[in-house]
Amino acid sequence: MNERARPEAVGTLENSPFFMPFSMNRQFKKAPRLLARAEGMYYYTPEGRKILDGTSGLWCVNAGHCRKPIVEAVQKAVATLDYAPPFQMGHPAAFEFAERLAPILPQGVTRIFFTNSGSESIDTALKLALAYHRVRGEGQRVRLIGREKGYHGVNFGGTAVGGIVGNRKIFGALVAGVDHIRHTHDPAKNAFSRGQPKHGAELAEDLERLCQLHDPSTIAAVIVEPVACSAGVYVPPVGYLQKLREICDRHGILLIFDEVINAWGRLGKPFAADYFGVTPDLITTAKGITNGTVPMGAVLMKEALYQAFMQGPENAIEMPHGYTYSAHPVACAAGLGTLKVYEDEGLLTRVGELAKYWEDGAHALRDCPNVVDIRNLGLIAAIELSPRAGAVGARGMEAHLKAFDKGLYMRVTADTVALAPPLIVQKGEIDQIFATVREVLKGLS
Ligand code: PXG
Ligand code: PLP
Repeated sequence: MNERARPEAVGTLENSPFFMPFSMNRQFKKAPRLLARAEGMYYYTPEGRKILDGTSGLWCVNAGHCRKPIVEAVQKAVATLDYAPPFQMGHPAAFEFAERLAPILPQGVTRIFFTNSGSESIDTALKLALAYHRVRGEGQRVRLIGREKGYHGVNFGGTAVGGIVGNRKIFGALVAGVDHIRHTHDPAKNAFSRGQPKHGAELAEDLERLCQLHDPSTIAAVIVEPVACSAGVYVPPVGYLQKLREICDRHGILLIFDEVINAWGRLGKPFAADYFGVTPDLITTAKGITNGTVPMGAVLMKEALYQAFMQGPENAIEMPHGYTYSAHPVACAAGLGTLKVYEDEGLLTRVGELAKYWEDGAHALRDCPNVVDIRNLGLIAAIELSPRAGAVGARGMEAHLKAFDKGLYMRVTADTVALAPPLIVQKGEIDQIFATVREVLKGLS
């Protein structure tokens, strides 16, 4: 036995061999916050404490927890076909899931490449963009453009186009040929905007600046989150995404929307592309595609992209890319079960009728101490707190811990509280979320 891996303090997690992702390992292991089971809107701790889920797990459990049709579909699938190789072989659920998804995709988006996470979706989409230009004889388009404050997962491509400094700086030079356009956050003009901010559409022109710097013929694709969630919820200014689309069209650049969080009803439409009325060439997604039950992601693309790869000889592999677990049978079953719940309960459009109530609840917190901005769209809200002098993130972390003590789970990024409950949330639970946040904010130093 490996002595070093044995916990020194039996019965605690201190010195546990589990290296936790994106976590303060040492702090957590001294005072763990564990979740033992979940149902509907709630988590339950091992001691049986009930915790209202204010951020849908990590923005993924859109239909609520442990929904029966999903659980049963997964149980049946895993007992029937545990695994099937996805290369040069297939299984019915993969084709059925793609067939069932196709009708709800944005107009003109027709083909689906399955992955196992958001991060894999981003790296897949970036590779598809480069390969698309190459097979069409535009192999000089090698540059990839992201945006400041963007989060595109943690693989190499996604880290490179990502724009959160803390997620990039310790990983070296990442991928060559990447540049970033400016973020759209302008609190001086837009603080406390309800929904889309009015000012800042012209920030899309920053893409034109990069086109002139690098020459547009060298740029393969631009990737943005329509609403940037991870970095602290930044809602696109009115007209901004339309302008980005225009500039991409002018220069033959592919536009990728990263909808890992934005899709699956979060904004009151199946996709953010539907909500904003802007159709990108590729969409990356994950999370809500299986309600978080089984890892899965997907890259959705316009017909022209798929067709560009279907021009060579039929005895050639059109896309030398894929994962051992692409279109995993258990994930496809989870996806089919999820889609059934979304459709039976109208969840992909339910937020339309809740959004105003949600917005009013969020903005009512404006009078709480330390609140410097509130941002919202669909069933997403961010409450930004001023940082403590010399201790960015400390106030936010304290809010997270206090909320958990009071029975609310909510994500915090630095000093910004991010709320995005499951789409089955009732008005009473919305009241409960904001009442708890109010109590927490009042009790913070
Ligand atoms: N793109 C976007 C826009 C995301 O939000 C990813 C890619 C990566 O997906 P995977 O499945 O590889 O994690 C995400 C994931 C947070 C938080 O608290 C958000 C994510 C992940 C972890 C934490 O904001 N989003
Ligand atoms: N590394 C090795 C040695 C492998 O054999 C494979 C897959 O066969 C991978 C990495 C990629 O793993 P995955 O397909 O699960 O992403």
